[in-house]
Amino acid sequence: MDRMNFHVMTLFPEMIEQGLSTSILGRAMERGLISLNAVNIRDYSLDKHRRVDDYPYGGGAGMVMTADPVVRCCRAIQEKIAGEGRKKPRVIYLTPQGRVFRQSMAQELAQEGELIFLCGHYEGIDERALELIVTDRVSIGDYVLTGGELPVMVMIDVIARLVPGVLNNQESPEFETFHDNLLEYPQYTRPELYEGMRVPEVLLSGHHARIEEWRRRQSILRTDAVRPDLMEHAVLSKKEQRFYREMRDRAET
Ligand code: 6GU
Repeated sequence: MDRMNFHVMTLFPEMIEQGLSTSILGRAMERGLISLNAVNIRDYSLDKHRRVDDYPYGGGAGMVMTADPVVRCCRAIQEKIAGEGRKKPRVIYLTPQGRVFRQSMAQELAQEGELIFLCGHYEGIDERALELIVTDRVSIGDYVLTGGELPVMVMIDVIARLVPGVLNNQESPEFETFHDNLLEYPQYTRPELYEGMRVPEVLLSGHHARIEEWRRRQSILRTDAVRPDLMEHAVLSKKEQRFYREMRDRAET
């Protein structure tokens, strides 16, 4: 069985469940290709008021999530996995202090059969809990969110669509943005003429090779315009390299 199992430790499990249960991922869950287990960290608090946070040692603004509920929650998930005879999964902590998530990291993580995610809130989690259980720290970009819930939904969406069978074959992940490190070409559908704007003639030609060449060139032009950082790693044919060089030379003069 090669179903991919996602476990999420969070204070807001219903947010994760609702966010990921519609559309393509919802269908993938119904078909048994992926599973989602959102676990409430609060259920593992031994405090009589079910508290999961406290004041930071050393002072400062806000509250810190206490170590014990997080560690006990993680161990409960790990024990369940071990009991079912599966290997110990990576534990990913969502934090702006982590390595930045990219498509290449998603491809690597999609090879795992199972992943555990940990969402923090408030000013973070007691570092000792992180030292005990976390194997990877991941950020989704250079901005600050209120918690790890939106980032974990982003990560699961990106990883799940790489699991075989989740997308149908028409929407294979090989033919899209970041394939060869290029952005996608522009798309058009009917009508042929909209508010005076025509669909590019080549797309109506039925000439497959010319359409393919036009699309690749559009991808190169777009990537160079908005994400020149990606161009360094772009995978281009000899002919495309020549096109790109000539385009840059024209731009310089
Ligand atoms: Cl993973 N968490 C939070 N709170 N903010 C972020 C982030 C993660 N990635 C970017 N900003």
